[in-house]
Amino acid sequence: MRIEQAEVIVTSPDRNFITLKLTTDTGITGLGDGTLNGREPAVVSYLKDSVAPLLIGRDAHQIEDTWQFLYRSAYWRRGPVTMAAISAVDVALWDIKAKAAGMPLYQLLGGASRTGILAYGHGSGASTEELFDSIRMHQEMGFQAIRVQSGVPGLRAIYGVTPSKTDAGVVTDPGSPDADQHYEPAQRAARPPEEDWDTRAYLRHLPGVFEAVRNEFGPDLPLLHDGHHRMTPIQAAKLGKALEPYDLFWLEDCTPAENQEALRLVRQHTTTPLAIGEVFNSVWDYRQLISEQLIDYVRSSVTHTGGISHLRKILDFAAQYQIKSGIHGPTDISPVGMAAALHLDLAIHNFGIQEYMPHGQRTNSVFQQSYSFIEGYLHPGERPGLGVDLDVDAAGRYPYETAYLPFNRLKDGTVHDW
Ligand code: GCO
Ligand code: MG
Repeated sequence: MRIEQAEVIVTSPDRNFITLKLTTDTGITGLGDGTLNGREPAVVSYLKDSVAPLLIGRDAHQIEDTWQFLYRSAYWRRGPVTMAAISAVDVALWDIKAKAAGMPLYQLLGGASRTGILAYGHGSGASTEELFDSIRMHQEMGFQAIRVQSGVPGLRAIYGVTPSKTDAGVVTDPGSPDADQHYEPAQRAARPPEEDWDTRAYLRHLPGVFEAVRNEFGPDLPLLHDGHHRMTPIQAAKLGKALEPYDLFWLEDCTPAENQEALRLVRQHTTTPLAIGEVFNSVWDYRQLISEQLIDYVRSSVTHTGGISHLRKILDFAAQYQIKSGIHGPTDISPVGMAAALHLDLAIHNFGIQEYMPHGQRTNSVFQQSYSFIEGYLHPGERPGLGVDLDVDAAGRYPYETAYLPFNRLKDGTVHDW
């Protein structure tokens, strides 16, 4: 079975998505997600100019060989652009192989290890009242685990917090039916939006928020929190310790994790479980974190980590150290990337939890999915392959729009991690 065509489809229904569609000489097609939020054109060019021409004529069944060829023959390795492009190819080939086998993809990964995939949703609020409403809304949607992100007094806009309906100057996409339900960090604008940040104010405020949430929602509900790389190691250690009474499922990205050693210090001071890795793109980024058991959950997405083939290797390595999966699943992972994650989640033994932000109606009109979300659990469905189709005509109705993620400045003007 030879690859005959490789098309890169860019569409922007509720946000930008990059999809690779491979067509074989048997007529079987496969889809892969290469979306890199805020830097989409770089992946499009990498795929169109450097990768697609090399795929034509290759045996579609040789997934591992194609992966190694793309990784090693480029000479320049790793990096988010390269690894997102390789991921798109890898996932499209797994989709094709599973369709050729007439099986849902998870069967080729070893079959189901569980009946459903526990998902967590994004609860957030500028105030405690709005946060409680948001948690309740997610519970009504079925979520049985909730990430908690809160406003901080004195700061305008904060990562992970849906802006108050009363906030002025907040650009949301008025066309999106879900605009006020979901936090969407990338903004369609010519320049990255600027946000403000103050770590001391955040550290003072957050433990009280978790205390209030535990008092209101009880001890059972798994609660998560994302620090989005903003703390120094000692600040992260302090936060982890302060949050211990509230029994977090995990504290995510507490430090900028390029510095793997930083987690040693955090670990020495707290038993709050640590999750990291959404900005990583290869097993090398995890080497020390996993072998020294400095983390509890791997946060990589299939989309940014070289696809199913490479993320599987990271997760198998992690399994030897009792470290579990927590695959990245915000809305900037397309339904194709999400479906790939679900097949992997269902098959691996060391599954932890799956992040899930439902896509908007326009996105779902472009990508028809077989996955389901029932009473807090996701399932990839039983259709052969990934179980996702892309309606090319619908995709064409939503052309690419420049969008940027925000960045942070401290009070004195210093740029800070966002
Ligand atoms: C998460 C992430 C996202 C990122 C986003 C950037 O935990 O889901 O932190 O919200 O900010 O993927 O594009
Ligand atoms: Mg995160």
